[in-house]
Amino acid sequence: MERTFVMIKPDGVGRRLCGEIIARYEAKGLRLTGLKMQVLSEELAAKHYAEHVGKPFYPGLLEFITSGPTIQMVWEGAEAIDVVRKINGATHCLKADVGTIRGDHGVNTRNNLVHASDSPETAAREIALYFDDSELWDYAMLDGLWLAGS
Ligand code: 3AN
Repeated sequence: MERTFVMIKPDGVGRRLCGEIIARYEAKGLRLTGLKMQVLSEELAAKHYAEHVGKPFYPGLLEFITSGPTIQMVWEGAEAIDVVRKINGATHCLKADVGTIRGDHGVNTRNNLVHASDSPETAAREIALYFDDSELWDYAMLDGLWLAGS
């Protein structure tokens, strides 16, 4: 089992797409392990996007991500990091495959609705940035037997 960090960005919340987005991860058989909602401080946003400091789109990205409420989640499942990024689709929404969240709902590169970790190291860093261990929940799912295996 693998854990990944997912954030619904201000455009996803503002466009009433939270339910639509969460439903896709649930439908795939991932388990919701933690969830919270907040407007990111500039300090937290800068930590989150530290790898993009100095890039031309960084100031706009920081302004966008702190512009309204966001939802933070941890999802768990087999190969969850890869699976969630496939469900989200490519960064540039116009290039994202139809059937993905970004491909179905986005037209922009910055306002691309969702963020998800891209590696186990990033997932560990991002989960720790937003969640204490006591905020992550381990519980049985009744369909677990059907979803187990490869
Ligand atoms: P992803 O979120 O798909 O992993 P990254 O990590 O390359 O994409 O970029 C982080 C975020 O920065 C993107 N989700 C997007 O909001 C923004 N971004 C990336 N590239 C651009 C760009 N060329 N112009 C504007 N915003 C961008």
